[in-house]
Amino acid sequence: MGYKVVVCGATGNVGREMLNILAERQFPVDEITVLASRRSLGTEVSFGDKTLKTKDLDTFDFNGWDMAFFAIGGEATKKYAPIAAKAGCVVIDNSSLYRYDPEVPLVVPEVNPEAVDGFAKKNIIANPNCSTAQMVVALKPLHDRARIKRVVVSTYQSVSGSGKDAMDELWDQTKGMFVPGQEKEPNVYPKQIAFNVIPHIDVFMEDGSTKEEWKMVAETKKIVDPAIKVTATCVRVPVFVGHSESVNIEFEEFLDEDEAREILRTAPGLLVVDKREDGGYVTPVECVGDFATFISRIRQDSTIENGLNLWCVSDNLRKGAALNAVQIAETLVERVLSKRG
Ligand code: 11C
Repeated sequence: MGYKVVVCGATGNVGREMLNILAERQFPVDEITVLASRRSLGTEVSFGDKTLKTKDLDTFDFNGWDMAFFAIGGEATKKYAPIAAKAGCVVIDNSSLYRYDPEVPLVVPEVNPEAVDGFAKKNIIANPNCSTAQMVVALKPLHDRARIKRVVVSTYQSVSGSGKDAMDELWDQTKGMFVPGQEKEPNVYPKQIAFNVIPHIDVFMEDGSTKEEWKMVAETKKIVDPAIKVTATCVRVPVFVGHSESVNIEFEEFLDEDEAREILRTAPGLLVVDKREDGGYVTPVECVGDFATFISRIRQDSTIENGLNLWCVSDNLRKGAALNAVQIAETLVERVLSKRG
């Protein structure tokens, strides 16, 4: 049996990746339609070997459709997600709008698949922020073994997290450094991104942290365990795709680095590449297009009693967005929809 599937925001970075992943994973699709704002109406997108033309989100009737992947940002989601949900179409939303709503499950299928069962309160399931998704896949199996008390994370986030205009800005600024007359002033970012790093992602909060940092704290608590304390510094780096994270973890119990490596090796969604030699670790360019979250540089933190450090890299458009959304749909099918008469 297949499902009637809608992809909203099909022309963006994440929407296109959702279509790729639905095709790659052979998600059981009976019918698929792609929606976009008026601005991108009629744009063609690929789904496997088919080409689909986008239709108007504003006038679309969601009645009779099983699920809709939303990748259209918070403002548009506020308007259209309740319309789809009310029509009986389950919304899998990539924006941050519903993530902290107690009536909406926030799901990373390797970590809390059972949370999907609560989708019916609003007919909406939220997809986490990219920097959270990859980190919690690594934290969960370690937490199950040794109880995590505190996480200190610094991120190195690629520009694709800010959308296509940001990718163009990195490309144009990089070219502009070498071609006289083609210099490009910052536009998407508040400072130059080419050959630079910017310790600022999303808006500033009252306490001096940024919203991206706050999301990592709040989402880790909701997905893994409210008892885990997280402190984050989120940084934009001149990388096109692939977020990296340096993660320091303090546990209740001692966890030896070799045992941690074994736990991570067998945990779902993870690949450990951890050789203590030149190149024996994963960098963002190597993770692009992959489903896995890669873990390297696992080592004891000798400055505290029960601590570990690790390096965590993943394709932010995949595990951080589109792949996780498709995995949520697979979980919904497995746990709920396939059991309906
Ligand atoms: C970034 N993490 O890299 C952001 C993008 O809350 O879904 C995704 C923002 C979100 O800029």
